[in-house]
Amino acid sequence: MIHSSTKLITLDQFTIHETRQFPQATGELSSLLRDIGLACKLINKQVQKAGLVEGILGKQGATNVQGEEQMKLDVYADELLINILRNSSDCAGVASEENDDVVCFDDAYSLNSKYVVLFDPLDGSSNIDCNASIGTIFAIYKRISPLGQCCTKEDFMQSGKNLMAAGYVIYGSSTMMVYATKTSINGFTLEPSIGEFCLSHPNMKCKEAGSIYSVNQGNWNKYSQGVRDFLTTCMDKSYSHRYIGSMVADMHRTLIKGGIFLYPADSKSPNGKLRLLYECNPMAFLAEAAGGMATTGTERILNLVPNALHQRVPIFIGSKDLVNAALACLEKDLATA
Ligand code: P6P
Repeated sequence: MIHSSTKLITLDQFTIHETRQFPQATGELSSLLRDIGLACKLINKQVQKAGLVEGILGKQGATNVQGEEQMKLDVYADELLINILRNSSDCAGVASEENDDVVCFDDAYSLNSKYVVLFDPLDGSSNIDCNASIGTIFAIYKRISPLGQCCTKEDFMQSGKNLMAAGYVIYGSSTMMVYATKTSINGFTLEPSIGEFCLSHPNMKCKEAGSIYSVNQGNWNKYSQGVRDFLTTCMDKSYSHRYIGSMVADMHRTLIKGGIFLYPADSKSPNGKLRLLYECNPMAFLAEAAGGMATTGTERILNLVPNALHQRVPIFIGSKDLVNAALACLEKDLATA
């Protein structure tokens, strides 16, 4: 266990302590997490004063590859993350919700960097103007292409089970980073007086049994019978329905309080809405690290082999008992179809 005279354990102290546990570790992942943390502290600064700064709120007047209206803060967050990671000592390239294709860094140093990073720079950004919590989601892979050359698209198109680390920063009533490696999931709360993320939620666990379900019930008429049967079960059991419409916020509550978050396929969106590589995979990695589950309804999310950079998949994620209950309803519907 890490020891600290100040009781506060910063993200850097924690990641360096983790690195020291593995003699072969080089500290590059710690350095990458520090860079992501820096970018998110700068994003947080803008998000926290969004309503006050002329020109930072509102639409960018452009659309991203998803065809979604880009908010000015989306573009700010995206460009900031790309620039900080370009100057990182450990990132060979990035892929982002806001960019059509991967961005491979071609400077001599980056050609020899070991990791690539995918991110949704500001998930839930449509909630910025109503002050609901939003967040940055990130996923880190070790590149599979040889060092000494530009990273390739294949470095990003890996199955989620290959993730080295993944996490999110939630810009809410407090600003928190939650990240997982293959060995643990921990939460760090930003202490503004020192500008450091400090360990606040060690060894996070997703409750096995949950009683909160999180879904956009407005899509009821477009859902399959199996999804409707599951939601009816939740209502019959008087479970609480909570839906913020920001995946990071809905997932953070699910990790802290238990429950299930679902964005199923529907008659309008046959693959659901959320993106596999930089939303569903990182959240599935976190959920499983916390003892939860994450499935498309037919397959474990982390087993999927991506077929496109911005591929969408259905997702049922959270407490094991609720995800299994949803699967039972889906399977029953398939059996009777
Ligand atoms: P809907 C935000 O736009 C987002 O990508 C996720 O953060 C969120 O979970 C989902 O879309 C909300 O979608 O269709 O319910 O508004």
